Amino acid sequence: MSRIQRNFVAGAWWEGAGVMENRNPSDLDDLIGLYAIASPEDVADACAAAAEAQRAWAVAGPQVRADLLHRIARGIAKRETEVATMLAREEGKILAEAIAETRRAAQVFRFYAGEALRVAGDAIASVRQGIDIEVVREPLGVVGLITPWNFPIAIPAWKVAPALAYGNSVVLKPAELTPGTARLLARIIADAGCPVGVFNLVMGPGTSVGAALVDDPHVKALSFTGSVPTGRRIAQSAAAGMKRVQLEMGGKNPMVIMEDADLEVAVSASLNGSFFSTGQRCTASSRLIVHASIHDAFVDELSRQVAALKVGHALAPDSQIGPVVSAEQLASNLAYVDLAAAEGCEVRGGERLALSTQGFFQRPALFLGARSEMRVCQEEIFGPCASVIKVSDFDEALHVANDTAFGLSAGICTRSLRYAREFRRRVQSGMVMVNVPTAGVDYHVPFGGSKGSSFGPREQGRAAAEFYTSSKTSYVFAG
Ligand code: UN1
Repeated sequence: MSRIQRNFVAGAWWEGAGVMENRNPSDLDDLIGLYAIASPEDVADACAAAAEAQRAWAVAGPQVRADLLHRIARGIAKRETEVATMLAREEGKILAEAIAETRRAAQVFRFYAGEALRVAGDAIASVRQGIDIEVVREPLGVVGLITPWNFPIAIPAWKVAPALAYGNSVVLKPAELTPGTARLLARIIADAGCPVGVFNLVMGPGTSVGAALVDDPHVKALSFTGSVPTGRRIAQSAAAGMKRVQLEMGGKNPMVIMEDADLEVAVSASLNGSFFSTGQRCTASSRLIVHASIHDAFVDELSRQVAALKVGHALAPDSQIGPVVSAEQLASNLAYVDLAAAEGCEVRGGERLALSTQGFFQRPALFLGARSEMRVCQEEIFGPCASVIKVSDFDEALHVANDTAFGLSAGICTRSLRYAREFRRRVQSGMVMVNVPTAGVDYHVPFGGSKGSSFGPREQGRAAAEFYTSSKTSYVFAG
């Protein structure tokens, strides 16, 4: 326990300038470990090492890059139980979800191992006689990756894998609350034989470590997933340094339940979308927009199933909902529960639970009788809380769905092709779900939102090449 888990810089494990505790939100008596906080000099050294290493990595060739990514995928798969247990222990996701997330991370590395072999360009005829044009993709250089606590292995994977596949080197700054999973990933990447300096891990607070990474002159691009205020600050600093930036921020995702929905499908999609992973997903359904004619039947059945959810220790096999991640997040969630009542909602659930271990347990909450203009329907809560807004027809449902500053994921439950088609065309979001939860996405297709949710090119799938490469156009005259 006394061993301090270290940062990974220039191919070696570094002590750092301070230490932070990592505690289990299911059981505060469980000290997971002590993690080294990188100093600003460590960050500078990591970025310099990454810049140096990137020159060789850029020309290493697709087979070398594909092979490394495959070895990382195999490393994750081999250590699946260890990674998933760490994830559940430090983040509070139940073990089944943690295992699924760990598998997804391995799949992401496998997908980009394939993509490394398919980096393609264009050959285009010139408008001038005798000239050939070729457009190729080139790596950017050093990319800084700043990842959140809520998907501590999947999000690092879907940023690190394309960064490496396309020939960049990486400095990863994981969330302060979940350094353990990221440190295991660093260990796996090191064991996979990643060339020195191509991947670096710097742990610690955003205010010091994150800021040093964002401002480092070696860093050519920044990919961030997290809160809107932090995203805005990063965008401003990135603009000052002329860096490319990709931001994935909040959501206030609507799930529309139309009168012709299959009730079972609608309840199950809402239960999953709103409450699984303790509602701590930027794709969570936090606004259930329900047609008046199905409203009461839907609310009765959903309330019954929400009340039956087993909240408990993330590692207990019968738990369905783990704890909230931290004391601050729990306090914020509870304040929103009070606010919902103050704004006039009928609140079902939402109270703090005292269980046999000391943890941040909260009963999932439904805010009934909500109206779109309420703060609980406008602000991202990021906890197990969903508002239910009653509407009288499709147009009103669509209007309410779009009545938000965010636009990440939007869902509709219906058996009507017409509703589904209209919704897909007119909803303002980067992802649309028909009869499936707003959260829980595939790993090989674009991910991202519109409006205040996202900024910059899409993540994941082949779309990631837009962010992680730059194009070069050559004109050749053979003479
Ligand atoms: C998912 O819903 O499967 O932070 C992924 C988040 C998102 C990822 C959601 N960036 O919740």
